[in-house]
Amino acid sequence: MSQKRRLSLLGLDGPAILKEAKNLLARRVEQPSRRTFLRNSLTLGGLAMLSGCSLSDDENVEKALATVSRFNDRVQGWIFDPNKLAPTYPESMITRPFPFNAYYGIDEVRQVEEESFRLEVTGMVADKRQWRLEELRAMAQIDQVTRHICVEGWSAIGKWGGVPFSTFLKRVGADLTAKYVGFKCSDDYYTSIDMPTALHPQTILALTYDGKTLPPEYGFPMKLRMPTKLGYKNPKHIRAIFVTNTYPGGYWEDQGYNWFGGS
Ligand SMILES: Nc1nc2c(c(=O)[nH]1)N[C@H]1C(S)=C(S)[C@@H](COP(=O)(O)O)O[C@H]1N2
Ligand SMILES: [Mo]
Repeated sequence: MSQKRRLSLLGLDGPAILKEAKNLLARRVEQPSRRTFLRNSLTLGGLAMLSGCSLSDDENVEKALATVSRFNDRVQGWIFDPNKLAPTYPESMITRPFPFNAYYGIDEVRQVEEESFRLEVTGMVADKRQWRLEELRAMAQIDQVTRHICVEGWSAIGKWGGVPFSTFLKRVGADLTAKYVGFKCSDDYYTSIDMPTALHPQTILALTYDGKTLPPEYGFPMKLRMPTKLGYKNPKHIRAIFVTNTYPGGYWEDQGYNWFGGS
């Protein structure tokens, strides 16, 4: 059964709730028209009941939406199947050119220098040693052709290669019972994921794109590639990885995007 179907059996249309939440945030400065609010998902009364918030003003509505979104995180976490694989595609289906996206334009892409680069690894890990890129390249690599889905309304098929992230986490002695893995990037981006997704066999610490060193626009020196999650959960230009039980949030997640962000 698909996640969408399971959510709808629970009486929740997750994507519609999030879309409305996004619209609501975007409209906040204007006078929001609440008539269309949650038309496709929940009534205001239903939202109030679910969240236990009284929906008297925008602030409370947003609080309620955040509560429902966190509830969705839990539901998505419960139904996430760690053994279920995302589809893979033949190389002939790779989208060329592959789209670039970031919270800034392509002319502002961060240029990270390889020689001085060190990956930081902190938090609930036994080995907090920093990593050079060549040390990561020396580990066994895999690659896969998968579909990247962006909530802005596009998707594209690409080929990423690198170290299976579960291998990396075990290698640094990460506490695999911890709740979250967080990422800090060389731009101001940051995000975090649940441990089951971090350990998923298709989650890779990607060092290459289409068989070549990951180019700056796609996140040099490394990105976390997860075909089981939406585009904004896949951090580019990773400079630090930390394992924690404290909810770290994320760049878009802190602005109302759903944290689990499964695709
Ligand atoms: N560091 C960083 N990572 C990021 C972003 C960003 O702005 N900065 N944008 C995210 C979003 S919303 C998308 S859709 C993908 C785009 O990846 P691409 O440029 O390889 O298509 O990167 C994600 N990771
Ligand atoms: Mo995105």
